[in-house]
Amino acid sequence: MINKIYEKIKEYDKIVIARHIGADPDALGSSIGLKEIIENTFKKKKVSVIGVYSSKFKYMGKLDKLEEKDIKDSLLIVCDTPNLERIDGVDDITKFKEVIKIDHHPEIDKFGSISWVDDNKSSVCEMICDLTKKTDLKMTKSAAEKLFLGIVSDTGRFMYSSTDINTFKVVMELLKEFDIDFPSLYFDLYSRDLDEVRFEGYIKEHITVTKNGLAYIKITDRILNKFNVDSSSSGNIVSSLNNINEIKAWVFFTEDIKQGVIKVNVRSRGPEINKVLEKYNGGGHKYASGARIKDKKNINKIIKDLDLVCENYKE
Ligand SMILES: [Mn+2]
Repeated sequence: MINKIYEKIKEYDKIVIARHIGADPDALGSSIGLKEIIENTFKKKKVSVIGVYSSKFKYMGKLDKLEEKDIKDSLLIVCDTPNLERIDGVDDITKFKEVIKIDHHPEIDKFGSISWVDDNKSSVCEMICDLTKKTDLKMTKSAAEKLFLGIVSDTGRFMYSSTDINTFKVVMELLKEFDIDFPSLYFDLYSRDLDEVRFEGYIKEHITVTKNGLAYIKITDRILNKFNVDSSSSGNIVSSLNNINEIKAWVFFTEDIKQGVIKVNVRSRGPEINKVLEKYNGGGHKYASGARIKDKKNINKIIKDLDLVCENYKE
């Protein structure tokens, strides 16, 4: 599989790399890191990495503007995205000559002439490290830093169960080969505004917990404005409710007026919650999923469904 991917990268002069909407450090690190690795290995290829830019992640590097001429006869590599609907910046994958999928989410849509999907992997960044290590692709320091951040972020600093010996091994090798200044990278990854910290305080104070161990909160646009944060802040905070005795799974419903949707962020420390979100056109990992819903009536349905999953869960 890995060699087939390498051969395709070698074959194409034009390569486009995409990842999921609502980018996170794994999505950005894997796509931008892979671009830098390919360019470092094959000096003449035109590699574009696409998707919506977010200033929050400016330290992860630049994105490219995609022009029609870059698409024609090109290879599309989709990182960290289980379904077609969630690919950022690509509405029709058939415009590309060939497609490769590299992902660690449980598979939703099968696509790509080559599909390397392994939901036991901690992160796609770890997979890109494996791909580079086992082929003639050449790592750069800048790519190593981005891949390191993606791994750290998707594993919750090596805390989640998807972390295994290979995860530590690839990180050890990145640190060994490149002199990575990780305290300063951690500052990029974890620094935040006081407004967001105060907003986190609000959430922790106001979240409702059911007797089955589901915690939920509805965050309106009015509340976001009060704390001077935007709807993406919820996604930054959601992991911080881990390791609370009374809470097995938790969900934030955040109004996003600009996009006309309600963002649903769900986490769990035991019950498998991704199937519930798939019912509402979302999805993700067993213990970390999300969705974007338009109909407010679905809020209470999702709460009910998740509460049932918690009720049926045996610790
Ligand atoms: Mn990921």
